[in-house]
Amino acid sequence: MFRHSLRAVARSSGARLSYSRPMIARSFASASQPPFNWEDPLASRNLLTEDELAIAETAERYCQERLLPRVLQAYRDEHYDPKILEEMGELGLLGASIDGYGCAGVSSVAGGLITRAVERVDSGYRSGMSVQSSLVMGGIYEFGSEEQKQKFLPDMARGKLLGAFGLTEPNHGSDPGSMESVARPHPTKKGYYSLSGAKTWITNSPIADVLLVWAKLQETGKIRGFLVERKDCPPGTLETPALKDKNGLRASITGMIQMDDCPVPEANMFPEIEGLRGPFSCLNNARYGIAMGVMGALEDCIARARTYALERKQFKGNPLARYQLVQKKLADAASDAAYGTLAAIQVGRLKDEGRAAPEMISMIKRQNCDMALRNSRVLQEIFGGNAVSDEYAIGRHVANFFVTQTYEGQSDIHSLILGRAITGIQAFV
Ligand code: TGC
Ligand code: FAD
Repeated sequence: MFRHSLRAVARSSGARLSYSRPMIARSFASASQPPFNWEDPLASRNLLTEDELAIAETAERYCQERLLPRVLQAYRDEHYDPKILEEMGELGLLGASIDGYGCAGVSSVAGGLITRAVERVDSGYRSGMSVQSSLVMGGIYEFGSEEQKQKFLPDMARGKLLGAFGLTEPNHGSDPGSMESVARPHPTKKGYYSLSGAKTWITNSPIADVLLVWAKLQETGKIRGFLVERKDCPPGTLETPALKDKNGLRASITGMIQMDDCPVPEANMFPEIEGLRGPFSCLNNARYGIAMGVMGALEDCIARARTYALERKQFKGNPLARYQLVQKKLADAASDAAYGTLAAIQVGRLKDEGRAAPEMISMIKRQNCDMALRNSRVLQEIFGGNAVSDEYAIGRHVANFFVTQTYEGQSDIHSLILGRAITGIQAFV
């Protein structure tokens, strides 16, 4: 049904979005040569199915028409409007690659095209969606009991129930295996666990209704996943204070999860999965979404820098775009965006065939986030002093890219994951 509604919205929308209008440069080769499209230099669209193109168009239209007009003020005010998730839910964009439970059941590539559309506007908006879709809904879908799936997924797909994913702790970020959060049998409530500990830098935590918290079961010392429902937590057992005054990702909301003997029914624990394979499996999906997502934000930087370079004139009335150093910056960024997009599509296809090794996802997460950060910083130079004004958006993307390079496994941690796979030698400790 949602799959159909994604298509229906796409078809009823009429004209193409301005972002995707092909801007074809005059070819300097013979007239028989295919033209070059700077917005899709390696023709990645050719690799997409009709359904995927329609889904991408639906998502791009929503993001450009509904999210883009809000982002500047939201970023200034460090404000996240939870209604955004409801709007996304109405379009079937949440948990889109999940089959059933009110979800659209689209391909991994289509899911990536949705994150790319959202992140083209702002990484913070993609973050709120990734946590809801990949980390929490994805976790429940993969590891939850049938009762847990029925209870949470349909409302989460509609954006009526909001989720957060608590893995990182104040003393354990890159090394979550050392976490201190603990679940003990509840001393007075039969059939309940008692959770204690703290999680930090948690996207959506202040607004979440259900928090997927990873904690060590005291009896076994093994990490387990718990679905903590805010409405059922007695006062003083669960606090989720916001972490304010961020200098990146300001259009998203981030906070802590503080648990003090918080009672959670045994029925809310994931039944079988134990150890880090649980949270890392959820992260495979989210890291894939980021790899495709940051390409959208980098493409936005390229489009804005190109427009600026064509309009801004210096030295005898020449547009900045006339100068070789400026052209090189655009060429570097467009090349990295095109390569990154192709790599993400390839890994998405392998993922759907069950042939994507987690290290492939580490590779595209690391490479695409690093390239987005590096290129956006260079493109920022094209704007000169105007880059300092938030109206030009480029500074916002640069600040966001620092975060995308850091969360879901900092870039150097992914280097170590790849280094381990290449050499067979573990270099974390
Ligand atoms: P290690 O020995 O490597 O693995 C432990 C167990 O986990 C399994 N595993 C995976 N399973 C599925 N997918 C993956 N990608 C997996 N990676 C590992 C592994 O097979 C093993 O299973 P088992 O059954 O044998 O126990 O564990 P380690 O402790 O040595 O970990 C090493 C390291 C550094 C790779 C890992 O700790 C790591 O990836 N650290 C990065 C931490 C991280 O990514 N945190 C993310 C927090 S969530 C977040 O940032 C959300 S932001 C969202 C937003 O706002 O968009
Ligand atoms: P540390 O682990 O202290 O690392 C600091 C630096 O040291 C990094 O550069 C790292 O690469 C390097 N380093 C660490 N160990 C090694 C080593 N062995 N060898 C070489 N270098 C090393 N987490 C969640 O669980 N859920 C969320 O929803 C979530 N959302 C977030 C939102 C935002 C805005 C931010 C900023 C973070 C979020 N995080 C979330 C946390 C994020 O995943 C962590 O910040 C990240 O995993 C890094 O952990 P850390 O900050 O503790 O850094």
